[in-house]
Amino acid sequence: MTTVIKTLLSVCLICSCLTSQAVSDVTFNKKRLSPTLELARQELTAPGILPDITQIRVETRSRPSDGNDSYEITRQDDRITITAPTDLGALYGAYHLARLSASGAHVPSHISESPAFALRILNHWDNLDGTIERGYAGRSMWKWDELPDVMSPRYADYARRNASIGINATVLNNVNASPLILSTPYLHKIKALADTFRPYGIKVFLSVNFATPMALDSLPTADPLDPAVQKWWKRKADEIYSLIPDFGGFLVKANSEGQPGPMDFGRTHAEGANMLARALRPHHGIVMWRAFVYSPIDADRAKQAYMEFQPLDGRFDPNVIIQIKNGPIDFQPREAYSPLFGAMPATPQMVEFQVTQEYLGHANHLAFLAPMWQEFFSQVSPASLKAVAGVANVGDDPNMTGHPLADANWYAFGRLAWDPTLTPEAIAGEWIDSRLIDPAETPADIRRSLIDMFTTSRETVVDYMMPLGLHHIFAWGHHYGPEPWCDIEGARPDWMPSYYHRADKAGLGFDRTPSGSDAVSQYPDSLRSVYADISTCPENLLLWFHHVPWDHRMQSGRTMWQELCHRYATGAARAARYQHVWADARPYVSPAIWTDVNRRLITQARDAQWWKDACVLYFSQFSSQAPTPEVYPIHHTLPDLKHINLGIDNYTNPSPALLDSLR
Ligand code: GCV
Repeated sequence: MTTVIKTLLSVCLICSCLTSQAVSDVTFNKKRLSPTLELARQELTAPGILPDITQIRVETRSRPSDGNDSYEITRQDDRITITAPTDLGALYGAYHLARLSASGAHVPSHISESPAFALRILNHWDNLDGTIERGYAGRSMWKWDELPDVMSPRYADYARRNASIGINATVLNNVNASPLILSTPYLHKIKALADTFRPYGIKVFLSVNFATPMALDSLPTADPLDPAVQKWWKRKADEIYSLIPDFGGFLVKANSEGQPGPMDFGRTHAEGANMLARALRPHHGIVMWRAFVYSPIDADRAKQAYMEFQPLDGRFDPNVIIQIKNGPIDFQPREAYSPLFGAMPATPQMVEFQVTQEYLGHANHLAFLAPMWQEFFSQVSPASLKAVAGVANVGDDPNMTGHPLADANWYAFGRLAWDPTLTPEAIAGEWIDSRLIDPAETPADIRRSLIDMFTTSRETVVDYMMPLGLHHIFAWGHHYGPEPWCDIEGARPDWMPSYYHRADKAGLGFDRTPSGSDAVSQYPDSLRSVYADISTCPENLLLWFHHVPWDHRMQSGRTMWQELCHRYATGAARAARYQHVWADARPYVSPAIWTDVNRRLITQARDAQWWKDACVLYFSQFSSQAPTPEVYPIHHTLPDLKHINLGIDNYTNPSPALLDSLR
């Protein structure tokens, strides 16, 4: 397989040597192939797949009651059998073989797979005007003005890419939802997408605006206890299901960041969610109700979701799932897990990860996120969750993800949603082998260095942005560069970096112990005591839970100030080293991808310097200590950095004045 062929990765998952023969004999126990089995047949007869296999037999029982996506693959010499209870299971089996084939891996004698979560769903934050909130890969894939008459072939590509990694559902629109999405013309557009996605086993869901009855049909209220409102939603659900019989349901952001919700009418989240759930229930639809809220109670931001939702445990209808971000603040490079997980035993819960890199360098930085999600699953048992959602990093860029290596995050999300026990190394290896290099032609040490670059990259970003549990010291609005000094008059205090870092002459970090905000008390007892004690709190969360004196002695023997400098210096140095790893990989990667990634790695290394310089210089004003020698060279001065406001727009389109100030 040549590296050039792998440039086609966005359109071709099975990119084995095009000159190879297809498997000659692919048979099915069914006489008539469903659209899903037809897709499986296409995968299994693709040129070059499984060169040493001559026969593949697909046995499906299609008992809908089996209702699962499992499959078994058995191999005897050069013959393979895929057995599955459903056609979709067989398709997943075909994708499994395609993955093994694309990475040149051997097909073992027996494979048995069954997903850990029944619902593995992407959340798009796509707006109806074609923009994407926190999207860095172009504009929305959904061409609303063309749909349903014009169906881009990319819709099927998108479905295939999802299905090939086990994703089985998608929320098409932003949680900051336009009421228009539920208008009849839009429902016809959505039906066209759902029809395209169906053979791939992808169910469609929509984000809904809680006040839609008022906005679309001028009802005087959206009060969930008002019979006219209830009737409106029932009718709307009936209309949706008449067009899309397997429609999945609704995702709702209510009473958060200006979105309407039941609390506007004096009702609870449970009353709001249940009203929608009852409209969907006759059709087997579900409601995913987000716990990302800003409680009106004046409490530590990290405590608010728990305070608002935990008392509602047991009050939600069975077809409501509470969708909770992995951490209690907002997708920071590192957060403690949200204490709401496990705190509502009578309520189904699901986790929301962010695949798009809002807080991790957008599409400019390499941050392979499997380690972050794995860290979450090491704290929150997958068995306690009903589903996994990921905020998509997909747009209409030619490669769909902007940064060519960000495709690995989409891939990792799907693979972990299927099997949360997979290691980041294994996932990185799969992706690199099947979509970046030809492992047979790439020296083992180069392949190993690439895997290391991937698996260390998230920690590298943590180190140069927010080590030791620091969080939310991003520049205002775009969340790209550092702005620990940011102070916007009149803005919410809990959107200000100083609210989180609390730097003063005594130390750094947010005291969430019982003598501070006491957020530690929201965790189970065993963890509460660990987090509350500065001597047992994990150092990677130290400044999350404690206001730590500058001269506090760390495990390394350094003081906290020295350790902070060390982390910033190490992170920036590691980001710079990735360019060498990439340079060594050059002969084994397609030239177009190599050049694109190289450019982004240069940007990342430069940004890491900006982060290091900004944070070390800013915090040194409070520590009253000079940066340690390893932080040098320091390339910028604090006044310059403050003047620049390190925004992505400034950065990608620097003004002459900005360039001057950096010289
Ligand atoms: C969709 C953060 C992001 C917002 C996002 C919000 C949410 O605040 O910055 O862009 O809005 O989270 O998850 O609802």
